[in-house]
Amino acid sequence: MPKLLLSKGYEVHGLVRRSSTFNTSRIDSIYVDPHDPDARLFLHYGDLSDSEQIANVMYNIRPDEVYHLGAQSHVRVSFDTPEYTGNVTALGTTRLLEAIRRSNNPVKFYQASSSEMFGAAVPPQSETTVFHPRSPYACAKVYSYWMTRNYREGYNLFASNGILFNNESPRRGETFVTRKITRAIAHILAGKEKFLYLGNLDAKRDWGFAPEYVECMWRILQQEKADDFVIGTGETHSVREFLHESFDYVGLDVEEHVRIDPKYFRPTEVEVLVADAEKSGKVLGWKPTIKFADLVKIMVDADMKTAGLEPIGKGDGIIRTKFPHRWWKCD
Ligand code: G4F
Repeated sequence: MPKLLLSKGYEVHGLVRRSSTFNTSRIDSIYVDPHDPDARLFLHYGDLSDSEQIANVMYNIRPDEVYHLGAQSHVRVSFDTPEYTGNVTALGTTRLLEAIRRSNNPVKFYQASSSEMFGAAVPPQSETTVFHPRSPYACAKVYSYWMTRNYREGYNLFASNGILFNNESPRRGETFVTRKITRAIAHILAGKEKFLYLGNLDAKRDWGFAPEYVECMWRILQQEKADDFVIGTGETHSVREFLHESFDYVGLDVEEHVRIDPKYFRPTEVEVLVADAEKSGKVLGWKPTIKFADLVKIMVDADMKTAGLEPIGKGDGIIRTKFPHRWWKCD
């Protein structure tokens, strides 16, 4: 998101949690020393559990747009830390909305709602599908979704929900299943590990390419009226399919290298997610172009490059010129 906003000429302010080790590696490529007169990205210490600091930052910066993407966002981990997840992922949204309401500034607010909120609801899922959350994380997101609508209806805030289905890229955290698989492939090929341990391979997800989704989030805040939008590709694939597609791409054998570890199963699973994103297509003029097979290639190639290996797709021409973001390029 910061990269897209910078490319559109915005000054960008981000909140970072204090940590004794560096935790900003994913924005290293766009970070500029704040002393540099051309710097337009600024980071502030803060935490979604700290309403005082959120209010301070809101007061000092007076933003035009707030993109609320912060959360304890790992579904499996939310079963181990339900209270913390509720505090950060649910109440963090209220803290932000309250800070905006009290600031009396005309701030536009984007809430990163999630397809996890649909949970057990029959697919395809659209803006009118009734939520049936299946994890503490999903329950927290449903709360945040409704708080966003409540502040819109009660206080006339420009507050919109983007209900994003799984969106992936080489920047995906290493413990989410797509990246876990592509990174393991690179490590196996580099001789650093032999086995990849996974949980439920039958769950199906609507996987898209994150940089395309970021553009859509921005468009949601450029509308005349606040509203809610489902964002996804409309295609679904199982974890097993992702596994085979990516292993086949590099010529590795799934049977030889993949093992099932029950610790990765969830007490309640979301079986099938498929977006019905017709409204986004019509209102936002948004249509994803990177589909499953290309996504797999992009992620595998990027992890191979990180591991010091020659990417398979080098020079094959896929996707390289379609987007303003070029950081996933392998060559
Ligand atoms: O990659 P996942 O952990 O993503 P999940 O649970 O769908 O959630 C992600 O997408 C949501 C949008 O719908 C976001 F809101 C959320 O914050 C997050 O970004 O798991 C995908 C599927 C699950 O069914 C899981 O059970 O993969 C299955 N899986 C199988 N083995 C595994 C593993 N997931 C993980 N993380 N690790 C495994 O070893």
